[in-house]
Amino acid sequence: PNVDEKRTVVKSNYLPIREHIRTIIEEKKSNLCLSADLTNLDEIIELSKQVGDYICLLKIHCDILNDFTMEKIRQLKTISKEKNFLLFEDRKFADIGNTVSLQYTKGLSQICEWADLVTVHALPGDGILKALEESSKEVGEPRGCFLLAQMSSKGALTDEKYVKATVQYAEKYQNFVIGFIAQSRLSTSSNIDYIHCTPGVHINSSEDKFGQQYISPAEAVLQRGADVIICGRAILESNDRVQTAKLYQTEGYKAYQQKRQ
Ligand code: UP6
Repeated sequence: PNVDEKRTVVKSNYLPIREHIRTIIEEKKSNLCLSADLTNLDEIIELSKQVGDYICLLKIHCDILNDFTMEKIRQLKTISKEKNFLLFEDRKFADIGNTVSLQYTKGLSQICEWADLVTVHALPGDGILKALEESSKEVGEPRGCFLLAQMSSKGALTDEKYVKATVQYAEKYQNFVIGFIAQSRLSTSSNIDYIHCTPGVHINSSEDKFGQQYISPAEAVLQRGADVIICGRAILESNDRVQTAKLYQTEGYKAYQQKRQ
């Protein structure tokens, strides 16, 4: 194809990722994103086999892994395809465009090669989105990002003005920005169904010692307007990770259905 045709093909690839997540949520009856904040990739791989059926997204922080290799991450990617969840690297990019594009595609982890989704801060301005979107076109698969609009932690500087500007960047890069990390439903000027993901979800705890603030799955979805709930230690530190994942799946999806009725 000529260059323009190629561009159109690649561009249209981005739109389905938003719909893809909605489809996974409906098909698997799960709007649960497991935040697998473990330092061992082998352990994450094993866990993903056990809970893969109950989640729509698996989120990791690849820079905390002691045993990261591309071979292992490809293994995780294969499981994500078999079990039908998307792989989500919570990189929280926050630098100038040139640097983030290097962080996204190079180094030991080559994030762009395997991460369906990444997180991005709007703080540096929209050059960060231009750079990441451009880099993402080098791979043959759909890629997208969530913009961090509001954080769950106490004292976060993400005030109303910041959120508004973040939403405007999302609208400008609406093919690449598939949604937000947020604590409330954001009002947008388009009718795009942005996926809202809410971290800081725990049934038995209201905070941790470093300012993390928790709400329940029902509160996240019904009161804050989340589509996807992000749960880490609620599941990881429980006595039975599989049963607890199932519990958060059930609680999250019940609320999701209620909200969309
Ligand atoms: N996360 C938040 N709050 C945000 C954005 N991201 O907690 O505003 C991420 C953390 C962690 C996960 O980096 O990976 O979500 C929450 O983990 P937890 O459920 O164990 O608190």
